[in-house]
Amino acid sequence: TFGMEKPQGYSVSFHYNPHVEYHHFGSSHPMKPWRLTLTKHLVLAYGLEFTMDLYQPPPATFEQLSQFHDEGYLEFLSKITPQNVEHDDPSYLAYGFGGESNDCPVFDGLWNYVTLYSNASLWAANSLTSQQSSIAINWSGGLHHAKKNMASGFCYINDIVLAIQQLLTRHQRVLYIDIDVHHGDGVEQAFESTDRVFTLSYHKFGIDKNGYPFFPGTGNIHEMGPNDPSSRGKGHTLNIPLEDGIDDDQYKWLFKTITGAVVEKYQPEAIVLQCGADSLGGDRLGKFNLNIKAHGSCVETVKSFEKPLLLIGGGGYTPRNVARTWCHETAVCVGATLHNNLPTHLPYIQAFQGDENGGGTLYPDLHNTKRHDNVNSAQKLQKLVQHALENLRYLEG
Ligand code: V1P
Ligand code: CA
Ligand code: ZN
Repeated sequence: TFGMEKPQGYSVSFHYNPHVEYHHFGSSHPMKPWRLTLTKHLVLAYGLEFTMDLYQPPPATFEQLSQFHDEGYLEFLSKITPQNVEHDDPSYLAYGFGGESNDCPVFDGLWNYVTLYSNASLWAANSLTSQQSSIAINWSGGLHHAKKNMASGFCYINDIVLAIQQLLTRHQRVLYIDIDVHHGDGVEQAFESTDRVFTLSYHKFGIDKNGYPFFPGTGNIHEMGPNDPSSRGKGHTLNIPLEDGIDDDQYKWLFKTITGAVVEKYQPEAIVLQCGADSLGGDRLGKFNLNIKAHGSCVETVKSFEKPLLLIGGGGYTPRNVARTWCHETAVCVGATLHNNLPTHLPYIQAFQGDENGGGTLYPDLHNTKRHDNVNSAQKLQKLVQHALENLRYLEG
């Protein structure tokens, strides 16, 4: 139950600084902060702002970020600009910048961008630990690949790790769940040696026809944390590797079965749910076939556990569908049902017209819009659940 010391009922808080929107990774880069502009306008057009406490967090300080990140890395990140970048500087590559794919470009206002999304997660976590809210939301965060001294996969600062550290000041056990199509490797690694955080990630895992692993290439079912049997973190990691094209019913069943078993066994005192929207059908980078309501059913499932809940964003590369999903999930949190027809006064409504099916609506049919064949057989998924439940036996000590 919520708020034992300060009974005040159930409340949802929304943590967002719109200045994140003004940042650009570069024209051909799939990460578009613009998706957050669309999300904000949808949330406002449906009137959801009247059902939540709204906060506009200022940028995080260097010191706040140094709770997880190395100071050398933060010094570098805080000083680098497109004007002063030296591409042959060894620390530039060592810190995860550049490289052939240029996943983590140096762009104008980079430090401002990372400190804004990070503090929104910290404020959200704080509103839970101070019992101001039952559910706290930051759609601008969820950057799960960042390491303590390295940027990776569009992520520079790991706001999730920082937020979990904040939750650990009050809660003994925190469960981290990650439904982004990519493996939540940065969060997993940060807490691999503690039993106070359990990390659970659902993701695509496998090698494509050209022999390249799906990013970041980790997260097989057998990866369960440190091999060292004396490590406290042993068994507090669970990875659910999936194949292309998983559909709504399979994902919902898998999520409910496995997440339910983890909650039952681990008994977390708080939950963090990373809601990366690149697991939707039609995503520019993702390979799954989920519809918005199936993605949102994960939020419903987690909400039903009635623990302090931090909801954060993550990936999502078809901006109109990212906005639809996060608006729907905001509504799930406050218990609202939204009309399928988009409000006519919605700014940028033209951004929601370009769909194969269901332009102008909140819930278009996304199933197989990019035609990824479903290669997840019922048999394979059964086996996966069996493996997952076996892995949970390590929690019995
Ligand atoms: O696959 C890679 C590179 C190739 N190197 C060996 C690694 N990078 C991916 C990164 C995906 C990051 C996902 C982030 C998140 O989990 C959280 C925010 O969603 C990549 C891909 C791809 N298709 O996987 N980078 C790019 N595409 C890319 C494309 C255009 C411009 C820059 C990067
Ligand atoms: Ca994931
Ligand atoms: Zn992702």
